[in-house]
Amino acid sequence: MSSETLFSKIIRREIPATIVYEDDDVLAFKDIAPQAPVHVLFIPKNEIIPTLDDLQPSQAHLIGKLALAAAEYARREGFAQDGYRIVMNCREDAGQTVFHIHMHLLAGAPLGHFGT
Ligand code: DGP
Repeated sequence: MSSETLFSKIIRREIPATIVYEDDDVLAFKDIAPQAPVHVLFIPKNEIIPTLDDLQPSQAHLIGKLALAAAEYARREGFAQDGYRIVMNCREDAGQTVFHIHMHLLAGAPLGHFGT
């Protein structure tokens, strides 16, 4: 399943974003409405998957690539030892607003626990 999203425009540099990491498969950029001192979104560049629930077994490696890119970024930026949080929101009850699968990286301060 593939459809145009706001993040597709960021991938194509049609709308501005602060890009902090890129490789062949992954693009990462600062969230426009940060929820922590560090808030970066990691997205697959070459496939649009609307939600985690749409992920196919053949695409499972993409989630690993997002996670590895986030971990590499955390080490590079020097906060890996202090810690960080990875979040993926799936659909409305989780607050998903952009239907192009993405991994949030939150860091830079002690993070509260969360839930309802
Ligand atoms: P989610 O709620 O999981 O779908 O997260 C989507 C995130 O995308 C949300 O934290 C805000 C961010 N976002 C929305 N529009 C833009 C944009 O135009 N630029 C950037 N950098 N981030 C955006």
